[in-house]
Amino acid sequence: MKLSGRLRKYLIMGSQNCERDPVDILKEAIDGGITAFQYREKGPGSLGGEAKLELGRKLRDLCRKHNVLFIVNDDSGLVEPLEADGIHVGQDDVDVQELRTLFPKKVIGLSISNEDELERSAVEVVDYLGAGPVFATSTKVDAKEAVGVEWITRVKRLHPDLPLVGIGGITVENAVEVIGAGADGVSVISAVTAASDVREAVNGL
Ligand code: TZP
Ligand code: MG
Repeated sequence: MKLSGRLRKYLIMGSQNCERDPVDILKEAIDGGITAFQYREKGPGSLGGEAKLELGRKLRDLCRKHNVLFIVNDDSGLVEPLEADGIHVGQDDVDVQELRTLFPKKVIGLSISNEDELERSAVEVVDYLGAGPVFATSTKVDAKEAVGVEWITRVKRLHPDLPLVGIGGITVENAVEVIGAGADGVSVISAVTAASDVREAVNGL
């Protein structure tokens, strides 16, 4: 399947987002039909060191078994130990050109929140873009201002051939707007991790 298709339902999660076992949540999300997963162990309450690797390996194994793309967040030092399919970075993380040199064949994703960031980023070396926060979110404490679905349409118009996912505040209710605005997929944390029925939530995205 093309990368754009594999990004259609993209769950992002770390143990800090989970009120119960992340392994169970991922199992249910896979069952519900996620196509990609990003291991984002970050912020208050997150794991470090060996515990972070250990959970990462469990989540990766599940993704592998079910042909779900496994991406790590930020930390290029996790790509090899976790044998990740790729890495997603933001504007303040390691430079994407450097990442491309380090990982010629991995999937590289980059977050873009505004026109300025888009202009100064080496989008030609990345495989997909994450645009947002589309809607207001309280999941990421330092999230930038919500940019609306117009930003999705704008990025898609400028880079029609680059797979694009929306991020930030996306729910079962508003995912349709994000796809309608031109995104190839939706990436979500709380819409799935905090859902009372994870399978149903994924199904509704
Ligand atoms: N980057 C921009 S917003 C965000 C990240 C990681 C958090 C998205 O979480 P939620 O719960 O889907 O709004
Ligand atoms: Mg980052």
